[in-house]
Amino acid sequence: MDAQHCKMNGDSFQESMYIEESSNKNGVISLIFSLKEEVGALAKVLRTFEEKGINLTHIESRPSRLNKDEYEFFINLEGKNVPALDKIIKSLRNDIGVTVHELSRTKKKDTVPWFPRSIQELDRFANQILSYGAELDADHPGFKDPVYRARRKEFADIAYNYRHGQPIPRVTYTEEEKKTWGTVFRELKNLYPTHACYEHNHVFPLLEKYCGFREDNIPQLEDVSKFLQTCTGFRLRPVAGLLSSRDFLAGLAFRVFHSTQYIRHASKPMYTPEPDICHELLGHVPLFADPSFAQFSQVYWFTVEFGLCKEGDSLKAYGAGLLSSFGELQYCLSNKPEIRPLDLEKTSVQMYNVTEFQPIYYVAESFNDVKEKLRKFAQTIPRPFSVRYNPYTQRIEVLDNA
Ligand code: NLE
Ligand code: FE
Repeated sequence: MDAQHCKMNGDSFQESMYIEESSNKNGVISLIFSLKEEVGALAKVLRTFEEKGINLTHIESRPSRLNKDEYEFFINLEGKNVPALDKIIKSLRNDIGVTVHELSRTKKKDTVPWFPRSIQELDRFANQILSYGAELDADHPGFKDPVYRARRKEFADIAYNYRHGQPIPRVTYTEEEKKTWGTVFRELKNLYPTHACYEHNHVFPLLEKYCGFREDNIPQLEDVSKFLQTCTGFRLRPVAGLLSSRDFLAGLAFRVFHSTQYIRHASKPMYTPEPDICHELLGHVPLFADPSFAQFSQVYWFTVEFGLCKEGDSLKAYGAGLLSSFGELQYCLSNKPEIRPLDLEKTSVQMYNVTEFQPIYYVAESFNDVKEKLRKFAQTIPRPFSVRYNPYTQRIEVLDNA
């Protein structure tokens, strides 16, 4: 989690080992394990690698912060011989009593899911899209429109080919696309003073001033990304369609927001179920420029996407899905939906439909209230080891407990 030190659950850490599957091209595998401080403990573990002819390329150690009599080790090894490695893990578990967990992107049983440890590793998500992208479902308004589909492919290709550190390619939007943007922009701008929260209304004029937010202009992701970096360190990166929640949230840990670049189909400007450039720029971006909001924007559906907050005696919208749909923005503050106080334990398991106006909204007392609730909630999530974000290196440190 963003800039926070998340602690694992103490008892599962006793002599445990974590494995990252060979997910990069050189076949390097990383292991983390902790051992009781006693003569020969590490040698015993290392010998098992030697016996199976597995080459270690990197080793680090640090005293464990959680268990004073333990050391933690981080090892990289060449992952060419996977069957041998499986045998080693087995023997470490059974003969030496080290608990082994595997970090894997393949949802294998008993594995810890792989996660990016550096901002560059987000490049691996580029072609892991769940839906949409260039392939539209039959119920999408653009499904039967070959011009729209071809255009979506162009956008998908930009995202597939994008790599961290490159400027986000600029797009020349068509007249029709600009018209759709113009409609959405105009309608929403009328509603914001009465329907959007204070923070959104505060940042919006700055986006008009510095990023080309105008009725007749679709702003460029690159310009907006640079602006956000100066406000809160958030940056944008183009994405071809919906990512899994895990990948999307992993991006946020680095303050990287995966952003679509295409626009909704011209036939339905008022509401679209999928994110598009209107949703990202008008819904998300203004709040990512707010430092307090930026600190809790790692929890999603009923807050960042569809959250309401109190402002004096009235309710306002801060969720991006509301702030980018002039249909739902009016509906959410009418007397039709059900309104409940925000409770993360409930919202984290609440089912929702992504294709229509929400029947229930959750209300936050304030952004600080959400932040506090999030911190408390995050502490209840069991973790097999501790991680910390280092903003200077933009890396997630798995071992550094100093
Ligand atoms: N329904 C929103 C809109 O029309 O802008 C998009 C929501 C994406 C989660
Ligand atoms: Fe969104």
